[in-house]
Amino acid sequence: AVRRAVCPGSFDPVTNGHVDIVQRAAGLFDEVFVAVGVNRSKSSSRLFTPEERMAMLEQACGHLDNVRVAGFEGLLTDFCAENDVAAIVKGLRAVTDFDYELQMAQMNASLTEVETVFVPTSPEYSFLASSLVKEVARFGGDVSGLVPPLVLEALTARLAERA
Ligand code: COD
Repeated sequence: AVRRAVCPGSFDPVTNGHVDIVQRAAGLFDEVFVAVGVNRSKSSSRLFTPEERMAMLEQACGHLDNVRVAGFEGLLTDFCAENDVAAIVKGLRAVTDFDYELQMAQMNASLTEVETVFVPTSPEYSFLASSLVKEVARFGGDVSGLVPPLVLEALTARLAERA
């Protein structure tokens, strides 16, 4: 049987830390979905639309031929059931991630039988978060080693529009 996993997130925008986790998940599973959670009530706090975030992911993960980008609204466990996904793959940075991720893993397991697999962040990305990348870029800091080149371009353009 095909073993399918999902790497879910907001990906506003995708960082090199995300790409590292997706790449490692792609080595562990036959097929991997990268699923962008669409939360309409949070759309005003996002820098990029779901479509923009998905397009950036398509390019950032284009070298991985068993990876597909998708969007989902509502519960992640519903996405898993609809797409025959056996495992949710999450990257863990620090203990602060662990508390929240463990709670979500246990909630998701109580809703369906989906497993959550935690992959430890690579040390070079352990401090990386989309929110910090946006903040540093907004104040003119160099984030070129932290996001794929096309994301850097989109980020620079979007922040200039908003400034
Ligand atoms: N290194 C390693 N991993 C990383 C790094 C890094 N530098 N940065 C991020 N990650 C990983 C983390 O595992 C994280 O979970 C994932 O990438 C995505 O990160 P974000 O910040 O883009 O996404 P989040 O945390 O905002 O995504 C939250 C979800 C969309 C997954 C969550 O809210 C969800 O499942 N929503 C759907 C509604 C639902 O089912 N709710 C009930 C949940 S119990």
